[in-house]
Amino acid sequence: MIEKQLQDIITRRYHKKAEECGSEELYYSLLELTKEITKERGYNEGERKLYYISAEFLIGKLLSNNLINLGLFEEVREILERFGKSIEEVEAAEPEPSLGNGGLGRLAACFLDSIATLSLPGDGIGLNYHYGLFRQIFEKHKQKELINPWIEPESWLNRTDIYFEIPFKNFTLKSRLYDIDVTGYGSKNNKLHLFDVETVDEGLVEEGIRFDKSKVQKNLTLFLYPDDSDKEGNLLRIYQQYFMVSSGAQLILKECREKGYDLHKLDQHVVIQINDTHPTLVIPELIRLLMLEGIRMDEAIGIVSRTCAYTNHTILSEALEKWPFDYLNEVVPHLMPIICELDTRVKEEYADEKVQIIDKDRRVHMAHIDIHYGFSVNGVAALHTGILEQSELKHFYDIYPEKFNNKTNGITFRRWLLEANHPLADYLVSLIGEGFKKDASELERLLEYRDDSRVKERLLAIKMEKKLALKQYLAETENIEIDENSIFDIQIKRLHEYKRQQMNALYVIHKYLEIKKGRVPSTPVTLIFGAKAAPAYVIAKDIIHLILCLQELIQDDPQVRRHMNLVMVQNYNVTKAEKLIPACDISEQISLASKEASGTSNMKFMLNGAVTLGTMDGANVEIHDLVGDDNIYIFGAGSKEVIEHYAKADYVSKDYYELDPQIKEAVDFITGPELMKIGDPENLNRLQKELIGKDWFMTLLDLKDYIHTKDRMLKDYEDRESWSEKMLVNIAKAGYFSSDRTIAQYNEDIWKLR
Ligand code: GPQ
Repeated sequence: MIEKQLQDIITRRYHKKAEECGSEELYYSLLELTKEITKERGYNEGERKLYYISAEFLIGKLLSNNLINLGLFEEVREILERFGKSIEEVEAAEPEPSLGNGGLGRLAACFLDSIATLSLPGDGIGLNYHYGLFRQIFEKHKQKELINPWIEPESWLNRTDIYFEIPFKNFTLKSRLYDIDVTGYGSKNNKLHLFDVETVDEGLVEEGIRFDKSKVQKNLTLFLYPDDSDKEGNLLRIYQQYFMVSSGAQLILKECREKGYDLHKLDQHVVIQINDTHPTLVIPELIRLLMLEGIRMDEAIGIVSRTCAYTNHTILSEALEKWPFDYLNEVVPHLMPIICELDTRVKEEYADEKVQIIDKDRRVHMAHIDIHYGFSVNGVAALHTGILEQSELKHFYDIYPEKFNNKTNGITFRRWLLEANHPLADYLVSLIGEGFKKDASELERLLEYRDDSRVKERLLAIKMEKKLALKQYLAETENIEIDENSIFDIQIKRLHEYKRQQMNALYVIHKYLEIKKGRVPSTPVTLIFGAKAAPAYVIAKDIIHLILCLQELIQDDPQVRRHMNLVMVQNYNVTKAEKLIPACDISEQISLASKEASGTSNMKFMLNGAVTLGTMDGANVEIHDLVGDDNIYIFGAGSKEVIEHYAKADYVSKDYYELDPQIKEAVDFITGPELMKIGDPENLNRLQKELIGKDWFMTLLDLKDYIHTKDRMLKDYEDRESWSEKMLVNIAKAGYFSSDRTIAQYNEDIWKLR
């Protein structure tokens, strides 16, 4: 049936037999077929609908994902095999839409999958960036950024004829709606609505990813997150944000009108989830649009406040958006009377400066708009929400305790288990049945096999299969050689000082020196990094430089290489994550406690049988609660201690450096002759000085404990029987981190759909 449909498409498109097609032709034919079958399933509907507005949707490739959700994956795989092709080869022809930076964007994508799977009517609203997050290449041990195009004449995007007029101060832009169908697993679909500007000009890009930021009509949707280190970049961000929310708000009202809803009762039919502060302007915009419909301001404010809910994803102050009043006024003057009114109402009610919308420096605090004029505020892990309530947003929590709630993040098991790890998924089915695919808590049934050595041996064998697959992938795509018999220790996430890749690099230096002194580990270890640094983030780029220099140092030293290898994969993205995560033994989750709001790769690794090496931060705390002390390796200062250090300003990295010869030796190695020969003295000197003179994220505070704990873990790995039991427990307990659970809780507490 499917085979015939596919052959018909191929005949019409290419006038050949399927067997004669190349991967690309098969890919486009499958794209067409999958889109057709998706349409036939229809869309989730209801009296009340969710709109999830987000500046990022890191959806990744969609072919396998959609085939799995449509229940067609196995059949298609077999058909392709008969044509002499593997699904992996065909999938290689699909470009990855990298429409997000990291966790926040990927979370939005996992959420869309779960919302559809739970048959909830809920669409995503975002922007159709022509270039996703930059493509990273390494040159002279440094990151270089290139454009990352993903849109082809034919893609998952469906172009609609729906337009909206978006008013700015000096001109109006036409916004065109594109849709991507979101398939749920065994359910009807929802949509991801991406808005675009007709006049965008890809020719604006100069060298690398540089472009003229002032030509807003030509660049508004050109890039995800243009550099905002200067005023023009800031203005462009505001243009993007307003374009997104005005388009979204107009679409929402259009859908309500078409369904005949009374806009006075908007909050009964619509709930808007604001993903971090980037879509915050939807609040004043929706108020403005309701007023144009003849609703008085007071009532409009009430309606919108009952419609909008806000998710906070960080306590890092530099990530909390505060736009200068004058910038906003330059872009969207028509919103300013509304923002001022929202501010005045707060000032009349509360004297406390910390809760004002417009502060004395005339900066507009976006999160404060969300909290005052939304009905729900949630953090993304228990620890994170606790910190919001008790310190970061305490002044708001005191006013609105009823608004605050926790929603611990989750991941979709369709992509991160069924798609990324077929052998493990199949084996789990053979042990505990298919139930866990719809109800992830059923994974716990795996615990019945805790003492079954045949099962545990099989888990080890599957891990080896995926390690070999990664080895082959890295050899083919990046010309990197790794040893499958070594321990795979993996840290993949955005490069940021608080995530502390530099601490991992210092471990590598420490180990290098140990090996040089003849103290070699009994099992070799391969440390794998993957990370992009924000183009303007100097220290982050210095850290990448250090890692790449260490990589070369070790590559060229056979004595060390036999025992320890280091590789940094280029252009880490969703596609690479799907290859790396199933192959991992040790999951590095080593952020400074209190700083990683949740983390989600920690959940993906756990689900695939890796054991976590982590601090008591974000969702690591909940992983620890679930698996218990024996099945996770926790080290370092806790969040209370860290928060106290900040409050008292009493952390002095230099003391740790001077008082501990081992730490001093490792830090000084950064500027020692071995690395200076390979790398750029400017970068290495700056990084070494930073670690001694500032070290804002307290690397040296935890370094000792990190080294000891990691060494203990490497030793424990050798007892294969007990290690495999840790793997089993981690997989069994991962059910809690299904985004189906997270979304069910959002719906129960916030959205209340159906
Ligand atoms: N996160 Cl504020 C991002 O990926 N980008 C951002 O701009 C902000 C947060 C992450 C956060 O660092 C992780 O701890 C979370 O797991 C993730 O959001 C999803 O909530």
